Amino acid sequence: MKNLSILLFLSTNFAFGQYNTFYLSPANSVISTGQSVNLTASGCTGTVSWSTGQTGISITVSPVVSTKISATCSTSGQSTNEVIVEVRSCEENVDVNSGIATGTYVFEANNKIAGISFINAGANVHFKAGKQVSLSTGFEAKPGSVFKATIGACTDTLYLQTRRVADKLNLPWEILWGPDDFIWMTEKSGKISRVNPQTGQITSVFSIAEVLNNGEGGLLGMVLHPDFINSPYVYLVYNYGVSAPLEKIVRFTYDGTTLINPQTLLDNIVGASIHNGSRLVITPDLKLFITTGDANNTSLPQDTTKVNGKILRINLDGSIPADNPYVGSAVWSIGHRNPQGMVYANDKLYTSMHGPLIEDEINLIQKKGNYGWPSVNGPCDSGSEPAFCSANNVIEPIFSSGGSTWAFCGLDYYNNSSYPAWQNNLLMVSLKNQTFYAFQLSNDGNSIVGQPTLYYTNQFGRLRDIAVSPDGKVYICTSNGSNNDQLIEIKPMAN
Ligand SMILES: [Ca+2]
Ligand SMILES: [Ca+2]
Repeated sequence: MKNLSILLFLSTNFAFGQYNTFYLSPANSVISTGQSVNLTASGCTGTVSWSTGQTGISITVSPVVSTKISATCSTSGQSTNEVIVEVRSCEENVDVNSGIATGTYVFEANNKIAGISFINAGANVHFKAGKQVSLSTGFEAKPGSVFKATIGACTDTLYLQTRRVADKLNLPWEILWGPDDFIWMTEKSGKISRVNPQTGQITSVFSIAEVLNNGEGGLLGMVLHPDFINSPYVYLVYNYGVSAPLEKIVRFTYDGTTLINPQTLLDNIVGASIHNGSRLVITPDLKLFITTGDANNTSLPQDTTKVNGKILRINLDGSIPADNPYVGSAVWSIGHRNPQGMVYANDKLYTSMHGPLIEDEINLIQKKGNYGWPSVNGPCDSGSEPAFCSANNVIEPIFSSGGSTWAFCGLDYYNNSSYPAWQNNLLMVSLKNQTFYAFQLSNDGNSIVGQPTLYYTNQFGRLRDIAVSPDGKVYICTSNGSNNDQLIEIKPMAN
C-alpha cells in the first residue's frame, strides 16, 4: 500500500509585503495519471502569467509527471510561491494517512483506499477504488469541505502490485538481476546469495570472512561482468581491516556454485564507520566505475591525489585506463560526499548522494568534474558557494532535495514498455524518507523534469537498493536490520 503524508497547512499562501492578497489555490494537489486540476490566482489586478505559459486568473493543467507551477502578477511584478501538482499512478492499495488541510485531490486504487484523520474546510477530495473505500473511526470531512467516495476502475489502465519475494534478510545492500534470471544479493555481514524471484528461495553463493561489518561499512556493492556466461566474474567492494577500516574492490570467479580465485583490483581505500560510498557499475566499454565516500574526512574529496570522495574508473583487471583525467590515477570525478547509488543509461553515468542534513543530490557524472563537496551543497546558491563554484567549475546536481535530507540510496533506470509512466525514468529508493521515487528524465537524459513521483512512503521502512528485470518488474530491498529485511517485487498489472 501507498502511504501518503500530506500536511498542507497554508504552505503557499503567505504574504509578499504589500501584495499579500496574491496567492494560488489550491495550495497543492494530487491527481492521478490522465486527470486534470484547476488552479486559481487570487488578488491580482493585472494579468496573471503562469509558468506553464498560460495566462488568466484560472487555468486547468493535466501534467503527466509531478510538477511545480508558479504564477506572476503583471501589476505587482511578484511571483507567487509554487503549487506542486503530484501525479500518481494507480496502485493496488492506497493509505491516506494524514489530514488534508487544503487542496484538490483524487486518490485512486485498483483495490482499496483506506482513509484516516480529517478533510478540512476548503479541501476537495475524491477517493476512487476498484473494490472498497474504508474510512477509519474518527474520519471526518469537516463543514466546508467536499468529499466523495466512489467504486470504480482507475483512470490508468495499469496499476502496481507489490509482493514480498523474500524476508528474514539482514541488511541487504546490493540487489541486481543476473543473466541466470536470479536476483543476486549482498548482505552487509559478508554474504552473497542468489534469490529465485518466483519462489523466494535463497541459495547461498559465498561468504567473505575478512569483511569488517561495522556501522555503515561491510560487504556493500556488487556487479557482474556484462558477458557473464563467458567471463563469470563477480566484482565486490567491502570494508576490511581491524583498527582503521579500509575498503577494497575484489574480482571473484563464479564456478557455478560458489566464488573462487579472488583477485584484488584496488585496495587500501580509506574506510570508516560512515560514508563508504561503494556502488559499482560496469559500462559497455568494459570500464568499472566505483563510488567512494569521504570516509568522514572532508579534506579528501577535493584532493585529486586521494581516492576518497570520488567516482573512480578502472579497467576490469584493476589497471588504470590511459584516458583517465589524472595520469596514473583511478580518479574520474571529485567532490563527492557519500554516493550510494549509480547507474549507466542513455550513455550517461548518474549517481545519487547523501547530503549533510540538506541537499541530497542526483548528479550526471562528467570526466574530471568537480561536484563541490565539502564547499558546496546542492546548487551553487548560498554564501561562498557561487565564488567556489565559478573558481572550480563545479557541476551542479540535476536534482537536489533542498532544505532536508531524504537519504538518497540505490538508483536504477527504467525504460520498459510494460509500465509506460516510468519510461526513461530514474528509479531511486531512500533510507530516511522510506520512499520509492520515479524521476522523469528529459529526452536527452541531461535533466530531470518536474518533481519525482513518490510511492510506498513508510510502508516497508528504510529502502536500500533497486533491481529491474528485463520484463519490466522492479525489485527493492529494505534496510531495517534485525534479520527482518525484505525483498519486494513491484509488478505492473492491467486493470
Ligand atoms: Ca542494484
Ligand atoms: Ca547550495
